Amino acid sequence: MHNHRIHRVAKLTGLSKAVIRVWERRYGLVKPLRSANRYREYTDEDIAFLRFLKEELDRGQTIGVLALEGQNSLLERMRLTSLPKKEELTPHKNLLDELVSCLDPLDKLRFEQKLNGAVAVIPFDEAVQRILLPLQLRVGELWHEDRLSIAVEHYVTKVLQQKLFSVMNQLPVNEFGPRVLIACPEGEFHELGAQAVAYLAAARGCHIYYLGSNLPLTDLQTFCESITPDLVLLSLTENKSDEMAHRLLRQLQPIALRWPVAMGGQGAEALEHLLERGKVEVLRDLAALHNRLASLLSMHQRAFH
Ligand code: B12
Repeated sequence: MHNHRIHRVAKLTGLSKAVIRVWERRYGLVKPLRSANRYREYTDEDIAFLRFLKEELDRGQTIGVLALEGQNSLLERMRLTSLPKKEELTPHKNLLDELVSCLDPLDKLRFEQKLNGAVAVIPFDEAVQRILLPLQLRVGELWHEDRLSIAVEHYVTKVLQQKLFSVMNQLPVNEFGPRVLIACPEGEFHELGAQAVAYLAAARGCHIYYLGSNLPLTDLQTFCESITPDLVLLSLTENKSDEMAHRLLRQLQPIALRWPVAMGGQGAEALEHLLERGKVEVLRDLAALHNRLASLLSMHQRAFH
């Protein structure tokens, strides 16, 4: 989560600075914080909200009618419906090339300056999908091809994990949100997908229990009994042999019969038919995750009102 100045907000939303100021003054829809020197500072959510308002206008709505609906109701609608745009999902190729060029030999200072600089100027959701996940993929591939040392790979992986956790830890814990448990099953050590999923669910208002990599499913079941999750999300990156896949499914069955379970990641996609027969939903990408969370949040809201 970062604060952005108005000129960047204008660039990121396609709205002019004048319009953004008028909407603040006249309708009070987005109220930025002020820095020590009185500059307006907008959060990632403010930017998402301005984009949402612009989409509503593009669909023929008027700003006056939106203002009457009120900020709370609009924010709720935004959280439930707005999907990331295609350009917010495509990897930031030039930046990734530059970052990778800092790794062999390792130029730590340049790498971190470039990464921090790039992540700070776009909403964090977008940074996760355009920079952090693709960078993990590139660096992992370089190691797998023997073109990067495991030490440098570990260094980058840790930087990425720290970034995700530090932003996630700044989010307020929504203790009344739907309880979502996230983990990787036993034998799965590729963790960044699960971490990204945890961040995205926390940012949308879920109450997260993040259990990380390599979790035996018997322990997962015991844990579910104690917290009664509204949704269990598992991340599987590696492809399983047939025998391992059947074992995984056998262990998942008793869990999936009692709580909603969904799986994502390359390994889950490869097992789609098997998993769906076993009542485990497969989410093919982060857009599918977004839709699944939207329906979870709206069901949860209805149950509480
Ligand atoms: C990065 C990487 C590593 C890093 C892992 C760092 C870490 N701690 O996470 C390092 C270099 C350490 C590594 C190690 C190994 N790796 Co590796 N690794 C990769 C690589 C390059 C990328 C995997 C990754 O992290 N992808 C990023 C995730 C986020 O992508 P994803 O799973 O597709 O998920 C996407 C979506 O589906 C979604 N998603 C993910 N989870 C979920 C969950 C839900 C619920 C939802 C909705 C969405 C979702 O998020 C992502 C969005 O883009 C792949 C090759 C490749 N190109 O994919 C090999 C790969 C996965 N690794 C492989 C192997 C074998 C290993 C090792 C076992 C090698 C060894 N001999 O030691 C070790 C074991 C892991 C370990 N002990 O850490 C093999 C797996 C083979 C197989 N059977 O499938 C692969 C495919 C490489 C290969 N071609 O052989 N690896």
